[in-house]
Amino acid sequence: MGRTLFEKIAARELPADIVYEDDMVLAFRDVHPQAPVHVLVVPKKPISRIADAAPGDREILGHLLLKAAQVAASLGLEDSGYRLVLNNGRDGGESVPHLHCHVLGGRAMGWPPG
Ligand code: DGP
Repeated sequence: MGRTLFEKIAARELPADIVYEDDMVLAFRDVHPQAPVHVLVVPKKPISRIADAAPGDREILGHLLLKAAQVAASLGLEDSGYRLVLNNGRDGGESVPHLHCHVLGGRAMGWPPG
């Protein structure tokens, strides 16, 4: 199978506005922002979606969430708050089959989501 869109971004084969990177995750601004701050935090390992994560991915998943919170704080969202979202499968609204955590902030989020 070919590499995912987000693997190509991590390899700098496609452009993106990268805000954080380490050996396990990459964070970059969403190309279709749904809030004043909208960043995707993705594991470098191409796990398709949270439903396909394995017990061996525990460290990556924990790191992903910790880094999502760190990225949110680094972008000034710590006091105002923010939302983290994982879309899984058709009804979840998943469109890119490479796990990613949306970090959304800079405005008040509605509930329930549409
Ligand atoms: P989801 O629907 O949860 O699978 O979210 C996928 C997100 O990925 C969506 O908000 C738009 C974003 N996206 C899609 N293609 C690109 C791209 O090429 N670059 C960037 N930065 N974001 C992308």
